Amino acid sequence: MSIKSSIVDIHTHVYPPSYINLLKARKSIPYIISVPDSESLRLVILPAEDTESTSRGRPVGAEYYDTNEKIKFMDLHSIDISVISLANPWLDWATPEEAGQAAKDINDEVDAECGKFPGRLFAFATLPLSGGKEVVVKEIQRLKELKYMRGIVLGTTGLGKGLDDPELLPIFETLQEAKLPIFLHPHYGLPSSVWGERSNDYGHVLPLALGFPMETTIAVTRMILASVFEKVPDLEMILAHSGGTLPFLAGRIESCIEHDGHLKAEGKLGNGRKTVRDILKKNIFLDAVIYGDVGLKAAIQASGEDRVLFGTDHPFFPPLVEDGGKWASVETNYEGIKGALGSHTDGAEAALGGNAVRILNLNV
Ligand code: 5CU
Repeated sequence: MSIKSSIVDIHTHVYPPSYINLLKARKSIPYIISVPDSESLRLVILPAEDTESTSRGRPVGAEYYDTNEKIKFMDLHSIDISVISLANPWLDWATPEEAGQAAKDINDEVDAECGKFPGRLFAFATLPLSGGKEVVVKEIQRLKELKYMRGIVLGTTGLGKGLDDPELLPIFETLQEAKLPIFLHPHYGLPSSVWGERSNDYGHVLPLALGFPMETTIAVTRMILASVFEKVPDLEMILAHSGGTLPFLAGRIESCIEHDGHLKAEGKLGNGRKTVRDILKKNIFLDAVIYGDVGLKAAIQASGEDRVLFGTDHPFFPPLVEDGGKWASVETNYEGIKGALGSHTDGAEAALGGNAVRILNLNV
C-alpha cells in the first residue's frame, strides 16, 4: 500500500491582525480604507488600484488575516501543510524607528498562530528592512527561538537599493549561516509608464501578469551580476511565480554575460564565476505558481524536478463569483503539475509536497 505524501503550499499569505491595524492607521498606500458604495473595508496595496477609476482596492475579509480561514481553504483544496508569509508590501513602508518592533511583533504573532495548528502551519518571517542592517541581522538571529519559522520573505528593494547592494551581504551571510532560505516575492512591478495611456482600462492584468515576474527576473539577474552567489555560496532562494521569466531567459542572460566586454575587462568572467545555470541548480528553488505546464516545464528544466514547490497565492486570485467551491487559480496550478510531471509520479509528488518537506524541514 502506498502512503500518500503530504501536499504543501509554500506560497500562501496572511496579513496578521496587528499588520491589518497598522494599515488601517495609514493615510496613504499601502492602507485599508472604507469607500462609498462598498460594504467591506478595502485593501489598497498596488499603485494601480489606488485610482478612482477602478473599484478602489479590493475587499478585505477574514481570509486575509484569520488562520482559521486558511485552514478551511487548505481543507477545501486537500492541502496538508502551508508555509505562510506576510503579503506584500511587508514592512517596506515602516519608519526606521518602528520597523524593528513591528517585525518582532509580527513574527511572534505569526509563530503563535502556527502553534495553534501544529504540523499544519509553518512560516516565512518578515524582516525590518527599513530599520537598517544591524536591526535586520538581530531579527534573523532571533528567529531560531521561533519554532515554526522556516525562512524569510523578502521583496526586491532590500535596504532601498535593490538586492545587488553590497550592504546586504552581511544579511545574506546571516541567512546562510542560519540556514534560512529567502522566499523572494515581487511587489513593485515595472514603472507605470510602460503600461501606456490606457492601462486603467485593463484592471490589474499588466502589473500582475507581467510586472511582477519581470521584477523578480531583474532582481535576481542583478544579484547574479553582482556575484552575490559567489560571495555567499550557500545562500538559498525560493523564487515566486516560478522565477518570473528567469528559467526562460537563463540562456540569454548567460550569453549576454559571456559576451560582455566590460565584464571581461573587470575580470568578472574568469574561473570561479558561477553560471546562471549553476545558480539555478544550486542556490535557487522555484515555486509552481505559474498556472500552466509550459512555464512549469521551463522551471523544471532550469532547476530540476527536485527544486519546484507547489503554491496557491491564497488569498489572492479568488473566484470573481464566490460559490464556496474550489478556486480555479489553485486547480490550474494542480493541473500544471499534472501536465508537466504526470499524475501520481515521483516527480509530481515531490513538487506537490516532498520537495518542500525536505527543503524546509517540515517533518518535525
Ligand atoms: O493580486 C495582487 O495584487 C497580488 C499581490 O499583491 N500579491 C500577491 O502575492 N499576489 C497577488
